[in-house]
Amino acid sequence: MELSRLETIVKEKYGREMRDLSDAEVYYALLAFTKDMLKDTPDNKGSKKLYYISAEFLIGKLLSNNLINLGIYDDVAELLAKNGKDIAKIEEVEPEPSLGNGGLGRLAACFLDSVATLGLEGDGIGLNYHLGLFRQVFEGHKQKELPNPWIGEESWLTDTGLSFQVPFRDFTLTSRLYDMDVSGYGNGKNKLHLFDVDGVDEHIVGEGISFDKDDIRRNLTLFLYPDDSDKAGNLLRIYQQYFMVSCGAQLILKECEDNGYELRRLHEHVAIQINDTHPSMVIPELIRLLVQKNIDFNEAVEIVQKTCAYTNHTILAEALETWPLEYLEQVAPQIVPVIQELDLRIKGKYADEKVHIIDRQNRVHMAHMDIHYGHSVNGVAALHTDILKHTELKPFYDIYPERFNNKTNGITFRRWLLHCNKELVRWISGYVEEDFRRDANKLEKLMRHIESDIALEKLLDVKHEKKVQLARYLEESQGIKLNPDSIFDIQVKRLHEYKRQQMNALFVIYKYLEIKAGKIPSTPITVIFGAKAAPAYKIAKDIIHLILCLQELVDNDPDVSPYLQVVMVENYNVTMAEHLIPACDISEQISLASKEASGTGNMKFMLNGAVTLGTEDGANVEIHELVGDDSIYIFGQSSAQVIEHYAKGDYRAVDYYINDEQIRSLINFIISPEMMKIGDPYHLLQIHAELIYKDWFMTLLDLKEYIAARNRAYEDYADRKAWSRKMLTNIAKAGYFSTDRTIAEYNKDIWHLQ
Ligand code: BZD
Repeated sequence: MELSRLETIVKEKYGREMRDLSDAEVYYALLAFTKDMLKDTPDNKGSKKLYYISAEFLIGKLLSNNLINLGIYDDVAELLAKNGKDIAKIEEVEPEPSLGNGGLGRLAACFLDSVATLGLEGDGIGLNYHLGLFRQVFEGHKQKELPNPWIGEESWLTDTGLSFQVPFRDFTLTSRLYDMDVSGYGNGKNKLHLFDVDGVDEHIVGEGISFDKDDIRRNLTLFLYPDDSDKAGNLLRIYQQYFMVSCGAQLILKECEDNGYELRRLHEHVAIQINDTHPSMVIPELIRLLVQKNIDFNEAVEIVQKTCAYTNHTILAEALETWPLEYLEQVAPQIVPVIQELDLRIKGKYADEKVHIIDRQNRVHMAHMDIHYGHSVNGVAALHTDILKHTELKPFYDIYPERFNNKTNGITFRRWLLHCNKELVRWISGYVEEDFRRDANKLEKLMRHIESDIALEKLLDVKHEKKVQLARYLEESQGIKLNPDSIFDIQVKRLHEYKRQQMNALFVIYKYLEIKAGKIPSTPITVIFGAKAAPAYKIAKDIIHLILCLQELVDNDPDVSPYLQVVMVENYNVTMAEHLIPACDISEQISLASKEASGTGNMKFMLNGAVTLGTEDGANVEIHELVGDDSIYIFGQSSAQVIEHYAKGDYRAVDYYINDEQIRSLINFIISPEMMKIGDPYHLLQIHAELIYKDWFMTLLDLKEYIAARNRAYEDYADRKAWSRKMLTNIAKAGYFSTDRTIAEYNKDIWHLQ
């Protein structure tokens, strides 16, 4: 069978037997072999094709994922084992590209997997960032950013030889297209197209991730989302976006023409999904290119409108992009008249300035352009879409009610179950005869075993085994020792005030003080954090500092450390998530209600048998509905209440600080002598003041309820049988959150691919 090809590759490449190779050599042989296998996998084909344009594809490592999708993982693992090689060790050799920030980028990667798995023809379009986001290291209890190079001599990329000219105001760049094959689980393949420029030069990077932001020819695809706190950073971001969409649009039109399709019928053959506003310029760019091809402007607008659809991922005002028109002029003046004309048409129709594309300050509201000149707008969870319709984007919903639709996010079960938790898969297989690998809803059948002592005990064994494995992994990779018999309470996600890692940190202080006072928890507790902060986001970095100081404080306190441990893992990424999530007992989803559009980590944890401790926010609402009150811990004010606080402006953190002694003591602990000794007083004082005087995301609003709910969860954990029922319920109800379901819905309602 195919595996003989692997042996041939090993011989040809190294002239030695597999057992004599290093892990790295085996990895590169497997890479070549897998790419070969993918080459022989048929392309998905249809009469209409999806292009998912996104500035981010947080794909993670690809070897295992591809082997699983090709259906040869077990055979390969066995062959390696016969040669004295451990596939888990081989996987470690693969560098992880950091081509995304967080949820949005990871969602795009899960989507590609499901599009291919459903046999739909659909490619991703993005950029080939050489150094990714950044690699996070901790120094002096602070985050430091380093480049994260991932493209070696041999990688998953294939140089296609295809290139396009991208005209900027001051120069023209020639792009180069690199492709990655995207395998479907037991199905054909699609492509991820990553555009690049030859001139990009990694040598211009200086200290950390600093580089000359003006040197576009050499920096264009160096980093994802470079620091945009100044004008040069903003311009670079616009250069990246325009480069991505211009290449994308040219590729789409080329493929259409190559297929012999009439460009006038573009929408019959192409669906473009705009992932957040980062690719929004594809709308004016496509119109411009169609006009260049002698299509009348009005008709071009209509064609593009029928082709493009937009997904919104946030209601945070600061993340809804608006670019100064003047910046667009500086970068790509040719699309400015198009945008102006699109805006004029809207201004002629609607007096309400809230729906205009170009505002009085001459800023271009990218989302507004998407909504007016696309045919669909979707939110990413039921609550989020409701908030868009009735609050954030209400004026648009009033105009175009038929364009708004919800697509609750999902996750690919290939990576987040089959790959990361083989022990759980084995357990499920013992109780579910149906093919849950292909139809995630079949997991529901597990509910039949909710009273089975033996099933529940085995489930607890699986969890324990994953905790032991995580402990081993963290000890080997980061020198961190964990107690697998403690409760693993985990919060991993980008660092942002609205996600309220600071509230979790205040709980840690609370628990620390309680233990100091002699109140020992019935089960020891391990609190794990993982998060990168945007390099220019000062408060987020202060929160990391706070957590790292707490980690040291607790570690060095013999009164407390047997019962409580705080760990912040370095460089949280997809690979780390694959180790952490299966080992988790309590999943922290504690955002301020209304602020987390959906969350997808919440779904990964649930699928792996963790119990959610969360607010009624994003997809937590849907998780709550599915598992019922007994298998989730919900606390805090509702999104409606929070939205009202913002409207009235009646939340004042300082009132909580003054009026509540407990809250005051927890906050003051941040600047206690013991903390000041460990940390940097400037940063501790900053975060202390922030929590009292600003606290824009209302940490203190829910703090008391949070402490109560979390304590309740810890007490319940001690009843192992009752707890394991909650675990089982979560796994059984997770099927809804497969991206196979999400993608089927996008296709039915928006794309209409065959
Ligand atoms: O998108 C996230 C939301 O915060 C999550 O609630 C949601 O689950 C996911 C997927 O829909 N948004 C992001 O991850 N956004 C970004 O990373 C981002 C990046 C650049 C600029 C603005 C936002």
